[in-house]
Amino acid sequence: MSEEQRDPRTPPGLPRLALGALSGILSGFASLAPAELVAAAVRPQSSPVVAVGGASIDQTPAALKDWAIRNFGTNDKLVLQLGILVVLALLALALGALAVRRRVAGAAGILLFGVIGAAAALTRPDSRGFTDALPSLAGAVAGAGLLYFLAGRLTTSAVVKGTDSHSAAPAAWDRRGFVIAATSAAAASAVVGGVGRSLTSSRAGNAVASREQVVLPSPGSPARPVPRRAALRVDGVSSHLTPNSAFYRVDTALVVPKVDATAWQLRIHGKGVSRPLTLAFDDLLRRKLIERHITMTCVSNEVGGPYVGNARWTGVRLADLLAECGVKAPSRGGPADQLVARSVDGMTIGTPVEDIMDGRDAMLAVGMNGEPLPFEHGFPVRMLVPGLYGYVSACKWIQDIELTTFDSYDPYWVKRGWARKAPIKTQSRIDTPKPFARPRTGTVMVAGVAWAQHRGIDKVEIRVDDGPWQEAHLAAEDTRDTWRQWSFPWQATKGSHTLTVRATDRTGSVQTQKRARTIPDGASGWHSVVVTVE
Ligand SMILES: Nc1nc2c(c(=O)[nH]1)N[C@H]1C(S)=C(S)[C@@H](COP(=O)(O)O)O[C@H]1N2
Ligand SMILES: [Mo]
Repeated sequence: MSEEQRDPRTPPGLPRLALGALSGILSGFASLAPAELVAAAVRPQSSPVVAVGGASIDQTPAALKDWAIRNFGTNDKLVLQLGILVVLALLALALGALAVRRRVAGAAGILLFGVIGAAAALTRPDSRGFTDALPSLAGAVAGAGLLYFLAGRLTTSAVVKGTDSHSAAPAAWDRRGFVIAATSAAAASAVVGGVGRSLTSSRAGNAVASREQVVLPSPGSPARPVPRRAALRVDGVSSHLTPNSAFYRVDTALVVPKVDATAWQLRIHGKGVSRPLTLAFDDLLRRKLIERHITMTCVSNEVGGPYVGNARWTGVRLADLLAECGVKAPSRGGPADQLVARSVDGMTIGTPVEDIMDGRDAMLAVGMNGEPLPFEHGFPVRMLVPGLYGYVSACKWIQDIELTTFDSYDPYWVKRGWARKAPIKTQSRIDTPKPFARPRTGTVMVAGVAWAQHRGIDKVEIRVDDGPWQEAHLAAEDTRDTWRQWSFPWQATKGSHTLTVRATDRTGSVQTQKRARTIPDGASGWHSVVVTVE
């Protein structure tokens, strides 16, 4: 060891590496902050974390995505963003340690991440062109500059050859310079990042204001009131109409699109569209509105799962709009059999034109349970088609409708292995008692919901252990497009019991026992709950 290296002002090997790693983290942090600021000016979706997150959602294999939806539910996106931040932090640590020896390589590494972020932003389906690259690039330049500078403080000026070592070693380090630069970079990043975030939320202000100004006209064709006996008085059963705040949410949007309704437009065009149409939000509100109760279901819903909800939707009949544009159903000689809806966030959803035009209440919805659509559920306008899983029918934040064919275009989920067509499978769920509940002997109310949208539910049966199927009491039917509550007063005897439910739809087919995974066209099988009666 040389005298120089034992200089008390020189951090020895390990602490120097640690300081390098710290510099790496700080530089990573210092690149995200300006990136957030620039993204606030460009648009929130161009932020590197959101762009890389979006790209990884799109690249994630269907099975893994399905697993994430199952295990993290609506938190899947939060988990993904945290995951990205952890990976970035680890890489920044490594680059910082590298920069102690090789400043240029370390700084170049940060620049490389900027390029990756920019590439992700540019290749997003909703990219608006080169400005989307700016946040990542600005961030990378700031971060790389900081790392280069900080690493320089650790290996300051006088680099001498160690007398007995093979490599260059630092003589002294600029502790003061390092501490000052590091603390001011941390403080500046916090401020800049905070300003970026608050700019983003104030920009969403226009959209929020436009939503607050919406006055939904009363529907020309109101929903038939829910029959009084459609709602059972049983504790623990899903309420017939699901409040907006409790409605499930499934989408790929890392940042909920905040669309300004006053600037929104929808274009209808494509094969067999003799009169293409561009509509503004007010144009939709001026048309005759229908109001319907429709139960939505996600194809990722497991047997017994939570991704199903029923709401009162207000909107414009899609079949009427299409007819005005000259569109004919394939069975009437129309050349387009697939309608592809595109959202502002680049989602594509393909629906059979035949289903939309067969008389069911497919709509462009503007209202949910009497309110303008919540942002999470597609404000200002989304599509809905009773009887089809959401991924083939329910495009949120819709902005474009193209008539095409199944042969010539595969939308987002179909490219990822899901079926082109996906009518909702007949399903039933036990809401109460909950799995592993410990009810007392005597009468235990078993209750839940069953759905077979657009076919309707005809019968629900319950089986206790391996006993016979017994018919449950069915609540009154609201519509064929909504779920139906059911209940069964069970004379519970002591011990562990398995309760199983199955439904029969109005075409007479009994819910299949055959277990199927959610991919490619929806889960099947019977829902069972095990309870211990005390
Ligand atoms: N723009 C957009 N629309 C979308 C999706 C999406 O990821 N992006 N997901 C679809 C899926 S898979 C379902 S099940 C429904 C869910 O609608 P909800 O979140 O309002 O319940 O929205 C559909 N519409
Ligand atoms: Mo879905």
